[in-house]
Amino acid sequence: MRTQVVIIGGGPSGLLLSQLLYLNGIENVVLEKHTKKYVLSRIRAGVLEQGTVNLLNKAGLGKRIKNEGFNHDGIFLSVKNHSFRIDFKSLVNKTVTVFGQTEVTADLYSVVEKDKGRIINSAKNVMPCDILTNKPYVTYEINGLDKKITCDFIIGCDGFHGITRQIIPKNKIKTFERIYPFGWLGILSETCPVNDELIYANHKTGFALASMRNKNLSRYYIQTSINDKVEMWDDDRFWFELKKRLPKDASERLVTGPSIEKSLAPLRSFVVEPMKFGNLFLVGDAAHIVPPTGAKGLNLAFSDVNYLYESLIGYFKNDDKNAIEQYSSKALNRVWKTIRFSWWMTNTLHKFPDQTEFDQKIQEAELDYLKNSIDAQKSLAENYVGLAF
Ligand code: FAS
Ligand code: PHB
Repeated sequence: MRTQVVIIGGGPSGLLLSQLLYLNGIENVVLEKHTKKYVLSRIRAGVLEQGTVNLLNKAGLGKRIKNEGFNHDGIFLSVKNHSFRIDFKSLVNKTVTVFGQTEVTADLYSVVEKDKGRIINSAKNVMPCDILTNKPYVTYEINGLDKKITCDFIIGCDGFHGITRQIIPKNKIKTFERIYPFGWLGILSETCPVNDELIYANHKTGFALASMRNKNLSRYYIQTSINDKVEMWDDDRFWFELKKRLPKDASERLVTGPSIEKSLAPLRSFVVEPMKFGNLFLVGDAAHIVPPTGAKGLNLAFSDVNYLYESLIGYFKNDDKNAIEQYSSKALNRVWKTIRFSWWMTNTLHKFPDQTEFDQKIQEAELDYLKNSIDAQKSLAENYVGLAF
């Protein structure tokens, strides 16, 4: 089989890139190792930047986000159980949209699957080959049969644990990493959200976040020890800790209920440079990871998709053979600014195990400065709503 672009990974970045290329007449195939059901079972991001919404509109996915997404004009930050608001609308005249990643991925599947055969689920042992030649190809196995697809380019949209970054020789890439000494325990509960907008709470016992999916589905997170396991946290313990950390007024009105999903995620910052090696391109979590504190992971994956889609249009449609050489530096420029912001939010809001009282006072001073400085709030707002693509 032959196509122009093979995309490895049928998560949000792979599916969005596939649809954008397809709509511009660029042939492509997506190879996803799991079933569609498995991919859609993962509960992840919840906040979309305006740039992300615009790109999804371009891919023909704006309707449900417009009808079912929630426009948020701001967020609340909380320190010592008292909160203050960062008003994005008045500060930078932009907003964010609360709409779950699972729903985005489901919508992407619905459009990609209309073009029969473009996505191949349950593709096993996917292997990019000859990426340094002008005839790269990908092998994989489906229903026990060995398959091969020749192409012009291979795109690694296969996430942090995927195959594509791993096949690049270690001496040809540089990785940068910071692993945070704590995790996030997240739950979904069929309860009304404690607040209309998100609350990020710094507390001396640890971070907490109040988010939501809709008016009857709340999403909450608390910082836990890096050694904790989900089974160590029954619902009562989770709600007790969340109430302790949220601002007083929110704790008093918190509606609790049984968790319908509970998961623990480690936190890291990670970047690989460059994001192109021969005719292999890395996109999204295959190239970088941010702690979810800044609500950036999914949005950053989509900004990579934007840069790569523009580069491939340049190459295939405008005969600009150099366009693809600019992808890595363009994407990394925005990646590092987003890595910085997510690192800063994480450092400001979490309690580090080796943190001293001095460190806690510095965090409280940082948040007090934010509370009283419009310029500091503008900087946070500009980053949170998403830097320009
Ligand atoms: P993904 O990891 O989503 O998709 C990669 C796909 O490739 C998967 O479907 C995988 O099955 C497939 N794949 C892997 N190896 C393969 C192979 N060898 N062959 C074929 N297919 C292969 N971001 C936020 O903005 N906010 C959050 O709150 C948030 N919470 C998160 C919680 C968790 C537990 C995790 C893991 C991530 C979270 N993220 C969050 C980040 C997350 O949303 C990612 O940024 C986003 O899924 C990135 O999308 P992709 O790059 O498409 O990678
Ligand atoms: C979520 O709703 O899952 C969410 C929101 C904001 C974050 C992280 C997660 O920063």
